[in-house]
Amino acid sequence: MRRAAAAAALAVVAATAACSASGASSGDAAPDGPRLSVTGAYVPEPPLDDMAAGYFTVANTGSEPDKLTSVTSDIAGDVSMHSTTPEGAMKEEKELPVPAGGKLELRTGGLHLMLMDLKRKPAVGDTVTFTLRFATSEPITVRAPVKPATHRNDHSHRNAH
Ligand SMILES: [Cu+2]
Repeated sequence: MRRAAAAAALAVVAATAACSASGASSGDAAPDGPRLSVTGAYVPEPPLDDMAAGYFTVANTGSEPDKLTSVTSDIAGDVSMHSTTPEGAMKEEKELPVPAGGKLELRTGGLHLMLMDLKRKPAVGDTVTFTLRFATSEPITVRAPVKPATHRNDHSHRNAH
């Protein structure tokens, strides 16, 4: 009996593999979930000693959406996720969506990380570590180089917060 069951299970696996290999999608196949990768992480050298910004892109090539729920960093006691309103004000976000087949982009003038309670001031040439946590996917840790702040008004929180 056991052998028969195992053989039957194998047959199902083989059929499923053949199905996905041919590129056909079956209605009752389990969705493969989100499939995330993080690129382009960097920290602009901050003008102030007590806060810095962080940017990166999360791409999702999977079939399910996910959400970025929190970020931690080796250099900051507190990391929050912010959006920027059209008026230039900052708003804290509890989570940021990563659409299926799409991207979550943090960039100058838009969504960004805010690093506070800095343990050291990031300088050009340093590397900062970010650990990203998601609603569904496993955490992802990335190394972000510190780059020269090339934009005059790159990220001034002085008046916004
Ligand atoms: Cu901010």
